Amino acid sequence: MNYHIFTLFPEMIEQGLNTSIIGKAIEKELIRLNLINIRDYANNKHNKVDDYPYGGGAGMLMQPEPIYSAYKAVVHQHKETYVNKKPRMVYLTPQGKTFNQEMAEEFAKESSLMFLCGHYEGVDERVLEEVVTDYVSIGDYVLTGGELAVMVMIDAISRLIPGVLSNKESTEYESFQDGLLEYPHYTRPYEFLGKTVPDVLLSGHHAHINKWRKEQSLLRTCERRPDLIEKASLSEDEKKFLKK
Ligand code: 6GU
Repeated sequence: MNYHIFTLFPEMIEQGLNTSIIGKAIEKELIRLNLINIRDYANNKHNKVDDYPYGGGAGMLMQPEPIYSAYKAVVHQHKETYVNKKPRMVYLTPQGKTFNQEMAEEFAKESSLMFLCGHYEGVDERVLEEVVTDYVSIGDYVLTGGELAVMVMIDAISRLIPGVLSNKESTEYESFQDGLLEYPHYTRPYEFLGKTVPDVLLSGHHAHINKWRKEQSLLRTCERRPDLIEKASLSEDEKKFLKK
């Protein structure tokens, strides 16, 4: 996977993603980060990339030309990739569709993705119309810029790419795939602050353990995220269990 990220703060993203599991995936060349500093494409000697909004109002806007020049340069540098294919460009904005696991799975099928991180009060609409294919938000709150949001998206997408997670790490994910929250986990010691580990987990009886975990998932989802229960496709037995 090739990620092309257009930003005014490339060092923030570099720092954030070059560690842990994603850092290892970069080392293993399963994913590649191409960070493009929009300021390098400023068309004036002061490297200015923002200006006042027409019509007045608070704050500054990112001007269209530096973003468009940066975009054109990357498309040109990767012309083999984009000869028969329009680049998929995600603009990170609280006005976008809310990012979720299903969208992460969809994006993970691509071989390259572009991201545009906005800053200040926003970006001139004309360049957005020209280059953006997907408007994405990471939740209903306002961030100072798109950089943290792009890191969230890249983390969630990259862990779905084969080889990024070890076998052990990827099986952990399967329990969220059914749309329910995970059951509680326990490790040693057996007793902590007077609380012991549920006996079933020490029984060695795998059918019982699986049943208990499924029930715990159902109960926990009901309690903490009732909205997910409505969307999950539960079996008749599972529905009956929850009615009790
Ligand atoms: Cl993607 N960007 C910004 N600036 N704020 C956000 C967001 C994105 N998603 C939620 N809030």
